[in-house]
Order: sequence, then C-alpha cells, then structure tokens
Amino acid sequence: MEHQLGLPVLYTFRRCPYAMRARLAIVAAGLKVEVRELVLRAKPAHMLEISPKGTVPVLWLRDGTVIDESLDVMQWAVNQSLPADWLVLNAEQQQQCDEWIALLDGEFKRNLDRYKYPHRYHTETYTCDPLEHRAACEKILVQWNSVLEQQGPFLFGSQPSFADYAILPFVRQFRIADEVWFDTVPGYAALKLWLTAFLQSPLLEQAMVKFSPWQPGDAPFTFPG
Ligand SMILES: N[C@@H](CCC(=O)N[C@@H](CS)C(=O)NCC(=O)O)C(=O)O
Repeated sequence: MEHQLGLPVLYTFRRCPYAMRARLAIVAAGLKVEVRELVLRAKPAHMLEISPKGTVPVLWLRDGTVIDESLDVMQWAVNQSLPADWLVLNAEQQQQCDEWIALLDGEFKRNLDRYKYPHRYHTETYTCDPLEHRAACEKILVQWNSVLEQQGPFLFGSQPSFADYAILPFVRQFRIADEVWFDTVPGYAALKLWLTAFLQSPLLEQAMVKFSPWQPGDAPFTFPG
C-alpha cells in the first residue's frame, strides 16, 4: 500500500462527527489529502492494519505515522497551517477549550447516543428513556448557549477556533435526532444562530462532499476535491 498521490491518506466516514471535525480542520487549513471513504461494517484491511482499534478518522502520513484520534488529526492540520480566520487561543482559552471538548466527548456524546438510539441501550431490566438523555445534553447546550449569548457569534468571540469546529458536528447531530423539536423549542437563540451559520457555511459544504466507498485498486481521490 502506498501514498499514490504523494499526499497523506485519510480514512473517513462522511456522517461520523469525529471524522467530520477532522475534515473541517483539513479544509480550513487549506491542506489536501487522499480520501478513502469507508463503510463502517466493512473497514478496509489496510486501515485495520495501521489502526487496529478500527475507528475513523485515521490519517496515514507519508512517513508512515498514523494519527487515529480525531482531535489529533485536527491538531496536526492546525500545526501544518493555522487557518487564517481561526483564533489563536491563549492559555486560559486553551484550558477552557480542553474542558469543553472533554465535556463534549464524554458526557454529551454519551447522552447523545442514548437520545438518538435508545433501543441500543435497552436491557431486560432497563428501558432507556431518550428524553432523559436529551435533557442531560440540554444541560450542556444551555452552557454553550449562554457563552455564545455573552460573547458570540463563536465560542471565543468574533473568530472561530478549534473549539467551535471540534464541537459543532456533535451539536448538528443533536439537532438531527429530532429536527422539528430542536427548531421549535424555545430558547437557544444564540446556539441556533451558531449552528445555522455552520450548517450554511462553505466550509461544511466542502467537508461534506460525497465520495463512493473506497476499495483497494480504486483510482485515488483528493480531498477537498
Ligand atoms: N475517539 C475517537 C472516536 C472515533 C469514533 O468512535 N468513530 C466512530 C464513527 S462516528 C467509529 O469509527 N466507530 C467504529 C464502528 O462503528 O465500527 C476519535 O475521536 O477519533
């Protein structure tokens, strides 16, 4: 297996919010990679060989380095070239950013999964109530809404940052779980503006371009196209 285009190879799954945050950073940084879209139930052997844990995104650099955590792929992209409009976080902001991302990848994601797919969590003795988990997500969203109300339109003010693009794909998923409810529930004005701007952004459009699932021997595709 080789880097046919002389570019890093990104194994990705279009709808995965972790892969999405990685692609957002790659696009924002103005980088190019060879993209290998996959189907989660049939992961390519090469991907599993370089990253046996079997999650996307996986970035395979030309020197053989494997980066298989989404936040590390984001950080790699930003280290190559900080996106022109992204805010450079000071130490205090960086600490806040890390706390928010830990909350998102931990408690928020745990409850989001149970809100979206309650049937996966039912057991003989336990019925998973999606609304209980939606309420738990809301407790976190309320915090981000109030930050955005005070200092929006982005989490750290007038410029987007690592924090916004690490978090937004998951807020998008939260909305998708019940769009009618989300769009009509009172409150969350600042959060809704933040999400809507993201949903309408050329950045997201580029990050969400569709690719057919890759198989060994296929012609390589560049991302962004
Ligand atoms: N901590 C990992 C989590 C990535 C992750 O869980 N991705 C999901 C897709 S959204 C996945 O690949 N799951 C494996 C599977 O469903 O087989 C990261 O941040 O990259």
